[in-house]
Amino acid sequence: PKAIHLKDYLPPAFLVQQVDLCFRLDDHHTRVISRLQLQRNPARKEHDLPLVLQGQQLQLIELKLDGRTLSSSDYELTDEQLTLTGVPDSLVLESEVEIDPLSNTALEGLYQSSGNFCTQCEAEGFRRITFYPDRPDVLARFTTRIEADQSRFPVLLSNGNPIERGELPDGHHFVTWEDPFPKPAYLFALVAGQLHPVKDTYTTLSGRQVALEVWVEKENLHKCDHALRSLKAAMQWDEQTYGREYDLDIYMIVAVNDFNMGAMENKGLNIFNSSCVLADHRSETDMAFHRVESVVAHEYFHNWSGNRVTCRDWFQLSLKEGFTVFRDQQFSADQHSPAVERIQQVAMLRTAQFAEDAGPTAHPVRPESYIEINNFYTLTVYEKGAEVVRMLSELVGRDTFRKGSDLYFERFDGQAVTVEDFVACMAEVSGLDLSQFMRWYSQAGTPQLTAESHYNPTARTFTLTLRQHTPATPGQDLKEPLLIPVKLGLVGPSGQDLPMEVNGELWGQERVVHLKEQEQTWTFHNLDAEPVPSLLRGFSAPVRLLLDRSPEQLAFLMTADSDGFNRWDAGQQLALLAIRELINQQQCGAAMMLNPALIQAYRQLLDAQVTDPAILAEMLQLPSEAYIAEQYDQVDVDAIHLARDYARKTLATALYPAFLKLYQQFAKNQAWSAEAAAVAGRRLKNTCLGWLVATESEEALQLAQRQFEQADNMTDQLAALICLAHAEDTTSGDPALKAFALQWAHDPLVMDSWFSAQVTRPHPDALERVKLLMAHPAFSLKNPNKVRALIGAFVNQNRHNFHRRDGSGYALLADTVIELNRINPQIAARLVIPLTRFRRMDDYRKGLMKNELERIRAEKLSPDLFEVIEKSLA
Ligand code: BAL
Ligand code: ZN
Repeated sequence: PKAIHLKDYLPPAFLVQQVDLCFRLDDHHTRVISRLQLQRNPARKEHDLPLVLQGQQLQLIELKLDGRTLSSSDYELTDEQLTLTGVPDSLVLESEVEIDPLSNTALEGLYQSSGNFCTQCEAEGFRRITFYPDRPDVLARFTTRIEADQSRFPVLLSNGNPIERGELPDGHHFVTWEDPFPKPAYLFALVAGQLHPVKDTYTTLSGRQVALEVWVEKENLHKCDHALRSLKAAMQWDEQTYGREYDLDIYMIVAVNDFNMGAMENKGLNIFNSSCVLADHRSETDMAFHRVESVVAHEYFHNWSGNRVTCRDWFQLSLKEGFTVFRDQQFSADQHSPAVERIQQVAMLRTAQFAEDAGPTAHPVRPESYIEINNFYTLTVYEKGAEVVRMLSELVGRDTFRKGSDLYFERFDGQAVTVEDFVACMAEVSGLDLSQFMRWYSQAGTPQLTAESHYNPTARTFTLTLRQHTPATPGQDLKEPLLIPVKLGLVGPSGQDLPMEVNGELWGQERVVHLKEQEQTWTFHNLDAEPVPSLLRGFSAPVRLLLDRSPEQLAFLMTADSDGFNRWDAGQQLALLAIRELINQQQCGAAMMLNPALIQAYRQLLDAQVTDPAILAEMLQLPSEAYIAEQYDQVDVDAIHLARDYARKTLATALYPAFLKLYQQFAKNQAWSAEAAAVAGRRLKNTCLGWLVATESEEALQLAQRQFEQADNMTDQLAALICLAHAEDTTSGDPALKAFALQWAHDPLVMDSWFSAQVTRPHPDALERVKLLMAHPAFSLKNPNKVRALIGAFVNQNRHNFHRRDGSGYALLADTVIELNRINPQIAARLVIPLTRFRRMDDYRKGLMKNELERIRAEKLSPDLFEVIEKSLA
């Protein structure tokens, strides 16, 4: 497979005015008849360029040019494309192809899920449906006629509005859809099957009524209310916050069980992984409710940031994804607690995205080349991309950012554009020079921000020096300084933010400083006592902050910092410090001894009046093993696991009565409610339950067992199940696991949680459990959710068991990836990632991991897996 480069971009040779499609649906022999009205692109008219259409796994039945049937000597056909030379400037090309949706296990193009037809065309799935210039800068109007057996496929959906329907011979029927908005092919969608709608309406700001429909299998009809509520909230929020109104008369969401991504923003017809749309409190957790709300909002927001204004090419993916993630994060912050939202985003970014940025597949937010674009739907493009947009918004200010986004949507409506176009709008409305800022899009790697400070009591000055350095990443050795916005404050001894004075200028109590050089120093005047700096408030830039702070300073900031995010982070850094000490002690063969400062800080948290249970629950989470590992160039997985476990048990034992009191306070006769306070209460209660069970006390296990049996909602039931299944006595969870499987055998989404709960057990038999469960009738390698819930959860969340020294974790992953390479290349390429991160492991494990990668490399690989494996072994 060959790499494609951003620098080679050329506009398309031909544009498409109109596409008329007709699908004759059949399990193995679907016919797709297409009529394309094409015209040479004036931008490239000077050349007599051939017409090149992409097409994969299509059996060509007939091809006509301006009504004339072509023979095979009139065109060139390969596995990838159809080329016609010497065609007129304006032409009509008609084709008929046959495809095999039932054998399509890659879940790209047209396929079947639970007996229903559905599509996934982003990024390049449309070429598996028909011959087409399958690139995002070709926008066309579509009509879609769907013909199918009426009894098996009573519901026939596509983009836009239905304009005709009727009966056909032999029990068939048809519906024709028309989408009035020109769109790239990646936004095409088709659904056919036995589905049922839950309907609602929304009246837009200008008074237009929009029909809202969520289509699901019959047994899921009771799980749609939350998605509809979330959709209406998102529609209203986008009107109020961005001035964006919905544009079609109908907005449909379809839930499917087999889906590679979370969801897809097809124009007017979103297709969702059922895990991101279905929610009922008896079977889904609060976390799932949150996911549904944010994914529904995300896909809705794409209607403007992605659909009305789309990407010129796939290198610009973050133009729509980074911006839309930022928009969905703003939405969630407005719906819930901004501090809690930010904490959860950063916790994820700092572990998973930072690890990506430090690994062999590191790439800039806007990559410069790719072999398989599916490999670039990454945390870097999405989450770091959102951080880049967040920084822009901070730099220009929220009101100006809105002006910039208005300008962007107006200027580029109906066009396919670039990251430069977006940033230029922000520069234009703010008057700022954002040329240095563009490096955030082109430089890979996480910048390190080192801070040093000095207080001079005689001069009453405090100097702060910030230094930046971005480590080399594959293919990018030299890095230029970035423009890093650092939001900061100085906290005085009494816990107040001190007024800041720099060079005679009064800054107030909080300021965003712009670090542009490799190193910059600021001197603050008129300070009577040494302040504690609070840096990077709200995580104002996606950087690694390196700053020596004492346990006392961190404990102080944990309660005194006026920034909620930084209070939480001070707690994380304090815990990290203590766990690192334990790791050191193990590595020197000393007995482990937990730093009393951490116990004291936890005691303070637990003894204080609970004012915000949601924040307290976050404060009571120890840093994950993944985040701890991120702090090391050489990772000792076993020491990390033991140290964290020791810290957990020590804290739990020392503070047992306080955890118990808090648990009881929030467990009191509370019937389920969706209210924020109830959600926060459950999170705090279940956090406390986890701490209690960590002590292995009989009482705690009984509490968990009782909660499991009495729970009226999945949040409480699953939390208790996990406590029991992860308890030190490997059998304590067995009765609950058995009961749970019996209760929920009918619900595939709940069974995903059942799989995950078992394979994330810390016990040494976790790997054997994975193997056992792979043979369970509810498991299937063909279903991406199952693969993620079972193998994904094991390799990503059970680190010390995945990295077993006997190499069996690596072998299991390699075996699975080899099999998945044939079934679903996209999922295979994603699943293999933990194996590619061998560089930070000890030499022995490194060798084992590389051997498994070599074993995979010896297979006939899909482009997806080929790219990842080659990069990791380079
Ligand atoms: N565009 C792919 C799915 C999503 O990010 O919305
Ligand atoms: Zn998206």
